[in-house]
Amino acid sequence: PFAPSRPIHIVGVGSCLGAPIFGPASGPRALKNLGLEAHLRRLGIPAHWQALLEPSAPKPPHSPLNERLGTVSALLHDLANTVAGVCEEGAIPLVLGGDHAIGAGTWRGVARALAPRGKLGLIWIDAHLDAHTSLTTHSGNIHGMPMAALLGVGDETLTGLPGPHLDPAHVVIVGARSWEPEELTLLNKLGVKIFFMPEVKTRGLPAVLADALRIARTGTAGFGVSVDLDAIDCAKLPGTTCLVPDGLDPQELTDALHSLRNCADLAGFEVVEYVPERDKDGSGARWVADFAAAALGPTTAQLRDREQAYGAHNYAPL
Ligand code: B3U
Ligand code: MN
Ligand code: MN
Repeated sequence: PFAPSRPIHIVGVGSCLGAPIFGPASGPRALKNLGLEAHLRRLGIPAHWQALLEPSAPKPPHSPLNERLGTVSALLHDLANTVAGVCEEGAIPLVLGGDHAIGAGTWRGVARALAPRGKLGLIWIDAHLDAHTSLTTHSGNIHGMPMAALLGVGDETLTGLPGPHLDPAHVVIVGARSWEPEELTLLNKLGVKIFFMPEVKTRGLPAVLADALRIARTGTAGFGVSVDLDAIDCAKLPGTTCLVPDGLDPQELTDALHSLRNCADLAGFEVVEYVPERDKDGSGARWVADFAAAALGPTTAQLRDREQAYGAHNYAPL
């Protein structure tokens, strides 16, 4: 009696190849074991675990950069192919990291699937700009590079995947408050719009997000949202790789992204840098589950139809 929701295919990527610690490698498995899929299904979201990808040969943090780049490159090819397949089936990929280096694969896969219809827009919610290359990085951490790579700048191991690079005119960063000068120089040169944290605080997240959605959605065939958990204030969400103060409020972010469920052009969703052993009370995992449900839940029209058919909180089993 009602329009079907688009299926959500969850792709976990258990990698810490881009991070300075092992922690994010166990993020997706922890979210799986905690019942993320069942949580989404109870809320009427047709989600299922599609894959849990892992590096072919794990490299410890601080092993030589060229070795980590080589291994991450193979993983990104695999991820981009998996994600492109999900999109081509008409489903929405929900990609769970792992560290943010995986973003360099996720969005090339989505862009490839979308290419026959047009460009991909991208909203990158992050404390950082992630716009280093292997030549400018101070830390040597690959999770500081995926934004540059998506724009076609950086090491061939990250930029050389099949599928189009992103058009900087449709890429926007929200929540930035920690970066190095080389990153800002590159993004300014390319014309990527950045909403820094002070602007988010003065104007409010809903107003900034409305601007971000216009940039990512106008003139594109679809858009994605990539959420690095360090965008959130580290006092409110310590279960992540890099702890950065003065960030977003988790509840405000969930409320603001609730409207994504009504965007028929949402092409993919990514949440990265969850570190289970730092999430002592489990509140980080609960936030990820509630946040994903808010963004990917049934549309307002579908909820109304379901409520008429089944009563307010009794949805048909999926
Ligand atoms: N810009 C720094 C810090 C950083 C970037 N991304 C994260 N941290 N998570 C770097 O390492 O490149
Ligand atoms: Mn990031
Ligand atoms: Mn970050």
